[in-house]
Amino acid sequence: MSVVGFDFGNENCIVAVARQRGIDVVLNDESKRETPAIVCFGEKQRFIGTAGAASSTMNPKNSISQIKRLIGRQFSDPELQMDLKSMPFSVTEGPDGYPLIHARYLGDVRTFTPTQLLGMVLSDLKSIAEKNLNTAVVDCCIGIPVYFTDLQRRAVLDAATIAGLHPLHLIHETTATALAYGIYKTDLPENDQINVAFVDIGHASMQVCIAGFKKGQLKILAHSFDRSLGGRDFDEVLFQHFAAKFKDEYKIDVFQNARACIRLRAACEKLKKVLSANPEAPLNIECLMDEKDVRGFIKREEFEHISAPILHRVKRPLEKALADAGLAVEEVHTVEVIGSASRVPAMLKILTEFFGKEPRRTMNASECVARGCALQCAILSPTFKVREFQVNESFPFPISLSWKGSAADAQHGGAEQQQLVFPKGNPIPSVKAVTFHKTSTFSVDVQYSDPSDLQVPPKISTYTIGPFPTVRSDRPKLKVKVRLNLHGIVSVESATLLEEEDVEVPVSKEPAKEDTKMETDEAPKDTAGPSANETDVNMQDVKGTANAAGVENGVHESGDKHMQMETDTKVEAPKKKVKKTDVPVAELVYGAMLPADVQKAVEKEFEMALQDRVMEETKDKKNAVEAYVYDMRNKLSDKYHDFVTAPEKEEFTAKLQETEDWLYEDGEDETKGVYVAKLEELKKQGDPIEERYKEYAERGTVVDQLAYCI
Ligand code: ATP
Ligand code: MG
Ligand code: K
Repeated sequence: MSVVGFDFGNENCIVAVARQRGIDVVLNDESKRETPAIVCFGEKQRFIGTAGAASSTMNPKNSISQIKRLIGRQFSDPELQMDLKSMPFSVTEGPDGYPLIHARYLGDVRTFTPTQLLGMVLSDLKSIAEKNLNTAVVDCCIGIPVYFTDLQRRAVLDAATIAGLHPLHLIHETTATALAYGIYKTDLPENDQINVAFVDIGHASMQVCIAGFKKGQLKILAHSFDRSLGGRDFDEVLFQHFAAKFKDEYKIDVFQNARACIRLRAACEKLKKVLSANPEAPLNIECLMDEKDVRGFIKREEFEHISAPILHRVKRPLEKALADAGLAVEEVHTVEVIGSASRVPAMLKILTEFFGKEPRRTMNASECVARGCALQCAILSPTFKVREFQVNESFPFPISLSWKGSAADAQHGGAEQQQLVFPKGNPIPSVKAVTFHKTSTFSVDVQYSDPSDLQVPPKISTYTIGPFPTVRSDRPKLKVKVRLNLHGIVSVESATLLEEEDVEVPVSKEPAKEDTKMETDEAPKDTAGPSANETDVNMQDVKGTANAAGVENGVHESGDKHMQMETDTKVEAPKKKVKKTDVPVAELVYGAMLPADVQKAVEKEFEMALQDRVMEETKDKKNAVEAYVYDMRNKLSDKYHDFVTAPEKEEFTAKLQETEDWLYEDGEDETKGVYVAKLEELKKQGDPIEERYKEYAERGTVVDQLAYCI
């Protein structure tokens, strides 16, 4: 079993693996620790990661980046619309309302979904891990931003499936960081709690998390974020600044020229990095546009001045995190900054001012997420023994169930009923049971209770529960289990009809009417309130509430306790027997891929990966022919000189020259098989010469040895 952690960033990805001696960040093919999240489509193959970044300036329209911004978002999403303005590739709205990316690939313009693209990035990361571990990688942990919606989380899982990965745990990036921070700490107090704030400023977003540490455990106290505040925003500010300046000074409008835009943006990013270490920095670009070279210059002060609107927004998530954690600023013991954009000095100034202490950088700012993910994977893996350390995660969004009121409520138009199931800060994972008094098919929606935080449509999914079996008792309960899983994805897991039956007189009552539920709903008084739970022993564990329509809800804290409650129910009412019948549950998740479509995407990815491999092998074979030509030509006039006759050498040299010419002309773009045949053809002539030389050389050593023996 592989133990691997992936941090897929909007800009950079990191792969960490667990080895017996600890967690290592592994190098990619280009010996880099960071791998760009880019897929570049070519005429013959794709280039992903570092290779993709290398091709991207040549081929910007077909180089897809910022995939993390695109995934699991509707095309109409205002943030996505903002992002699209600076993306050099074409994105349109698909028939389902989600974005489709257009790129020229294998001679045609094709469309891809963001999920497919993330699948490509993950499969590149997977192969980096595999090359380092020398084994197949399937099980892994993947870091995700805390603000990822239910749909975005599902999209990451689908992308992982497309890449042939099986995530054991999608873990919040800041929580992974907190884990990497706490697990090696040997001085954590037994009883007191040390509160640490983690602030991650990445490429496109900012996340804050406050965690309380004790010996052997961490508890997430609060998460907060700004989804659109990251390093790229500083680039944009500089870009706008210099674009305006150059329009003035050089009379060029970079907005009219896509390539000039890309080059100026890249230069501004470099400039920003220089300003992190220097009080001022120059900007020079040769031949930016209209054959004009441009020169610019900016001081850090001015950079900070023009960045004020961005810097201004940093405080809000910090305040929110403190408020949600219920902490005064003095109660935050340590502040750790991570994410590469935190290197902007003005950021540190704001953090220092806010917390009243200087933030620390004891974590490796770019690698800690991947390390935390690998650690989490190791904890979950049976093959690794990891120091006992418990992570108590907290879910950032309140989630409700909602359903149409029953017929009893008809005069109010079957009003919408809502029940909060997972409040903000609910532990992850968690299972809760909601009890309904319904006996015919109905549907419930899972939705965000407070969608304003996310700016997405509130509805996540709809579950249709039914058909029901014939109901025999007069007050049946339907227990609906709702799960918030380890990835932070919510689903209705099962529905069970509970009917109390008299043991002595089994089922001899009049047959239940179709609208039993109506009667139940109509008579809420005796089922409402705590009395509704009279058959439950663990009253303290059951938060029984009744809403206006008289629907009773027993909400339970955790899966295990819930299971226990069912057992207890039987113990408490010895005269009654509870008959349980499973009621079918059908799921519809808005915007999610259907399993059949995931399967199709898996096959497509397989085909594209095969094409990439064939092209890589073709390149290798072509290189082998070229290398043979050069090598043999050198040896013919050197090592092999005495082992060829003059006409033989002349003929072979001509043949080599002919091959070299062919490689640059007709043979430039041949199939793998042609290069293999070509090499064999050459070897037919070259091998006998090589043989003769080898025979001589070996004889030579034998002679030497003999001489030595004598
Ligand atoms: P995200 O976490 O938002 O998905 P990511 O993990 O890819 O993105 P990071 O690698 O943490 O992002 O940060 C990338 C950003 O950091 C880029 O905007 C980059 O320009 C910026 N950055 C890198 N080095 C420096 C530096 N020395 N000074 C200022 N900014 C920097
Ligand atoms: Mg990041
Ligand atoms: K383990």
